[in-house]
Amino acid sequence: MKIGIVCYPTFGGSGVVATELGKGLAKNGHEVHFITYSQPTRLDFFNENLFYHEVNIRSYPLFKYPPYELALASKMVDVAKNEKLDLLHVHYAIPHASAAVLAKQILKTEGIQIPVVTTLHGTDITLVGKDPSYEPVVTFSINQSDGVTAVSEDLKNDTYKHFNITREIKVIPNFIDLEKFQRQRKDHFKMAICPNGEKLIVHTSNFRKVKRVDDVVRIFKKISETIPARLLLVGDGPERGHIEGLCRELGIYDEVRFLGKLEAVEEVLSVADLFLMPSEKESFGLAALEAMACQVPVISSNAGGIPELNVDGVTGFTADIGDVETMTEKALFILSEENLDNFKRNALERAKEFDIDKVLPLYEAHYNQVLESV
Ligand code: GMT
Repeated sequence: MKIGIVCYPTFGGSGVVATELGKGLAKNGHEVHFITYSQPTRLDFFNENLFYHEVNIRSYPLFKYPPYELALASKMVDVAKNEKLDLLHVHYAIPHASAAVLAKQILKTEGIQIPVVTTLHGTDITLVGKDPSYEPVVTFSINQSDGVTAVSEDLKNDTYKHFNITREIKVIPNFIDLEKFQRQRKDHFKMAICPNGEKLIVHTSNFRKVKRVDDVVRIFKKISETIPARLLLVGDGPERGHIEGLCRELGIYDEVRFLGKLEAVEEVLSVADLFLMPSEKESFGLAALEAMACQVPVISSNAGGIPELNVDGVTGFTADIGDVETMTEKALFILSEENLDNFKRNALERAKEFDIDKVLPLYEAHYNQVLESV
């Protein structure tokens, strides 16, 4: 197949899923054309089946907001026509789905039929999409897509709840490349951070309010009052300054390291003992899956689709959003010498269920189904 993939080319989960999917499809012999405003972060290797097309955004003094969606739709028309694409797969509804629907309509006037598959990732539905300023367009573009997937049952149900959707939504979960995400020997790194055998706790996110990084810091403070521990915070975003201030206020700044945006997050996860994800909303929790693949148990909230990944009492624990007390208590339970190895093993076993080799064929089957139905 010749597939056009549209996504945000950044560190965010939807961009990572889209890029890894494209790379996997290319390895399976499909021709994959990425259409984005810059080179996707993880599109870092050469493959004869991978192509990249940059969206050119023409600015003009009249435009207070340059019309990205129109430039994207025009690029999709151009690539679909010239590369003879079979299908467009857009990740994150806003504005990719509506741009794809527009491109599809333009191509139809030229006698070219191109089906659109839209994958819903989370905040495009739960935070941004249902806002009245976008809702009618999101509903329309989901209903006009030829195939729609969501990354968890919870996200699928939320979409039906908040939008008037007439299409079937297929659940295809996030996936993991177990060759990249595996526990590596990084003893020197662990020794440098935890010289006295402290337990190492990790959180990775985009530091937005929805991630509740405050809770991460408060849980860590309570853990470190009972056992020696260190906290590594990976990623960056709007809450970073506030979180640094909170660490100082709580007197734990010296036990916390801010690592910023990292490409090789698996190296940090390789030395971690526990991963924290206390999010307010989370459609799936790709960062937790990456941790589990590196044998790191997870303490999370029970928000959104996280319980579909983190099995309570097996791969870690889930608790109500904001329940710092329970999360701390369960974290200490996992970190005890008699429990830690079991949880680590279970985390890896669960991660294997989301192996890219198992999930990628679900997308291929969905593409075939869509192509047969148009
Ligand atoms: O987590 C974020 O804020 C980034 C966001 C994105 O779209 O890039 O992630 C969403 O998509 C990921 C991949 O499908 C999911 O694993 C994340 O759970 C989801 N984030 C939220 O729902 C908050």
